[in-house]
Amino acid sequence: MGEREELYRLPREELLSGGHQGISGYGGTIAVRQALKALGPNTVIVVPASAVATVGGLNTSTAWRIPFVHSLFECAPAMATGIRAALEIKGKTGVTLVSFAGDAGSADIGFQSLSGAAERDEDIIHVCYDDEAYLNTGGQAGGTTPAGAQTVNTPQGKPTGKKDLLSIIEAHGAGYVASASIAFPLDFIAKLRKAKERKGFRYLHILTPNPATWGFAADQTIHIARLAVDCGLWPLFEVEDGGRRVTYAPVRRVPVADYIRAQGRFRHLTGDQIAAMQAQVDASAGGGR
Ligand SMILES: Cc1ncc(C[n+]2csc(CCOP(=O)(O)OP(=O)(O)O)c2C)c(N)n1
Repeated sequence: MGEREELYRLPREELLSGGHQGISGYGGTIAVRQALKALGPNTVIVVPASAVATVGGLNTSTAWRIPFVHSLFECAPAMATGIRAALEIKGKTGVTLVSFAGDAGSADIGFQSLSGAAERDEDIIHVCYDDEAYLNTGGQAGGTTPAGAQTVNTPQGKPTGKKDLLSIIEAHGAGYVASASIAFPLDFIAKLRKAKERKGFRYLHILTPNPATWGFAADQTIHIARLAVDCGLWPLFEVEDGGRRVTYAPVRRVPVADYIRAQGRFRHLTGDQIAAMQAQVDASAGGGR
């Protein structure tokens, strides 16, 4: 089936309704919308303190059309695990349990909970949406912020590199692990559908650019997300039962400089620094994550 036909076959129903509070061009909201097309209405979503936790609205209003649970920052996978156990006791089957956390809620403060759930092979899907900063508290750098990126607390650029959470979860022996991009929705949706059909712990990590903290115009989000893949910095792959497979290989890689120069957070980098990044991408057979 062609890409266009596949797009037409996606459910029209929006499980995150219009009127939500996501800011213009925010990749996290786009990832939620795409994910819910794949997961469907029989899903419980657990979101820890994060930008996406605020998107649905405050107090008495909500844009979520599926059960939404707001967990503490550090424990979304543990809470999803508990809800799965409660559903089992009640004899409710066929419900997809998703913990949907930001990069800090996955790689930093949420890591112990995520690692425990992966190691115990809990029957949940964890999606890490990665905007490479602590957005909800103003855009501070965290473990997945890439080297050189300016943030409010790394004004001269982050001195250390991006934590490779995909490989860390892969090393836990999880049955299904995949990278994804909001610029490749069919790839993301196919991976989530595959994950949904499986049992045990499943992990997806999607790159979700954010205009304000990355420094680009709000209508460029998908373009930036695509450049990250096409320059080789964010390869798309999946790991099923230990076997790694590339799911999209750019016909021709674009220069890393195209991606870097399109973002204000890297504006201070020199040509030599960007050339070093290019050399790193070129040297890594898997695409330079
Ligand atoms: C224990 C604890 N520490 C700090 C906070 C404050 N806090 C709320 S959200 C957040 C950052 C979340 O970052 P991330 O998980 O990357 O999601 P994003 O906001 O970027 O979407 C922080 C530090 C908190 N709620 N709880």
